[in-house]
Amino acid sequence: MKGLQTERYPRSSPRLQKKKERLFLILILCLPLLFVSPVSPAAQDYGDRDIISLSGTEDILSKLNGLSLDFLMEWKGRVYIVASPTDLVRLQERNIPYVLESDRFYRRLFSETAAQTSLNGAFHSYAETERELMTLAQDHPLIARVVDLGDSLEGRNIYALKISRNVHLDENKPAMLITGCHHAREWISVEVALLFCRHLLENDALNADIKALIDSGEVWVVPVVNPDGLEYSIHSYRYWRKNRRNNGTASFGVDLNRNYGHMWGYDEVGSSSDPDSEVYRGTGAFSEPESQAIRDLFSRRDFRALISYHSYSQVILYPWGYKHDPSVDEGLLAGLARQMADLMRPVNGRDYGVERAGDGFYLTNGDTTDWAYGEYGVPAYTIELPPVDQLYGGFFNSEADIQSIFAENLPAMLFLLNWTVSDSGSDLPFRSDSPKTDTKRKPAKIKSPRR
Ligand code: 0X9
Ligand code: ZN
Repeated sequence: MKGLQTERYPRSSPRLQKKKERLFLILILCLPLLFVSPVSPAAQDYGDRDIISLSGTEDILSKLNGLSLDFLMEWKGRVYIVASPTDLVRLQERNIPYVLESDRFYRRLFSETAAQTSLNGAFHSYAETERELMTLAQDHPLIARVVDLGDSLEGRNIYALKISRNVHLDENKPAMLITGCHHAREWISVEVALLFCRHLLENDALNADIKALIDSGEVWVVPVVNPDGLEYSIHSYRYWRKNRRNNGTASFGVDLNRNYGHMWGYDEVGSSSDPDSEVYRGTGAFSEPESQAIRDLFSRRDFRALISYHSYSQVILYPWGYKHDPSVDEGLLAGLARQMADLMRPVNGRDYGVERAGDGFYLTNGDTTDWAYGEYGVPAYTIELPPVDQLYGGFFNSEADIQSIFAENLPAMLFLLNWTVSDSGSDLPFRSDSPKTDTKRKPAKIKSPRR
């Protein structure tokens, strides 16, 4: 299946295959529960997308090359796709038979069993994120500070929370960056980022290890990289993925995780030049203010590690993503990832896979982690949060799972922060083996990001 232009294509590993077979039974019994949505039916607008299924034979799949489809899942020999009207026309032009499945999905996804009391329930909207960050900074003024990294396309603020002792001084300490919500529909990524902030701040006075990390390092958390997309996903179309760039010709959105400037547009497999595609890379590297905000922040501080949170798949991914081959730092990147997965497993018993992004998962180019590693030589991870696949709910995490998903990610974040503060000095820079399009990792400039 590798090589399809997928933004999401569940891997067919034996582990997953067995799980899928077992799941079939569970699915029959629990279908209504699996598709409980956080979104109330009345307020949901499904936009113009349909869910369709196609036969998963090689013959049919080979005809999909070049179509940049938004793959949802593979189930019982059929491939499920979120299709735009243009996708449907293209499939018809190629004589590819498909079955409309929207009714089946949406009826169950957005049923009256929806557990939440508002559109986004316990998941934070843009305004709620803003309030939470302000509250955290107000409650912990010496160690937390809200920094406005710039405006989104629609004029929302892209916020970071900086956490460090003497937070208002530029002490140029080794820094780690956590990001959430590059992709609008991946709401759980915002929660993990926010809860990490709260955990550090509330435990500074209680836990000597955390105090030491805050003393000697800087944590930067950008819970919502894509605020316009998040709001659109809450209010208009739950499956929205990209930002809200008006591409003209009635097409919206750039995939921010294809817009970063390392190997941007390397090929048409890992990203698309088609504005209608869910993995549209934009008109140029860093064409979008949201990715620019992360680029500019990175250039100002001494970042030594990055975790970019996404969902779903329950896996830790490391560079390269733009090609199948390992980087020269394969051992180091994989080693840190394995240690993170080992720390996460005991918390709830959930096993996070560890894979090189472009090999075990699928090819992407212009993603955040290839850029951070490729340009700065720092370990950079995409963590795809639970569930493991679409049959367990895909992008629809239950409110009840937020806390446990955060809890299992906490040791990984603390581990990488500890590595940032204690070990990165001797291990960095990782060597990174591809031509640079920007300068290498360099000492941070002592300059304050604008507020
Ligand atoms: O496709 C993506 O951007 C990420 N998956 S998601 O389902 N959250 O959209 C994966 C990015 C992983 N990075 C690479 N494969 N390079
Ligand atoms: Zn994502």
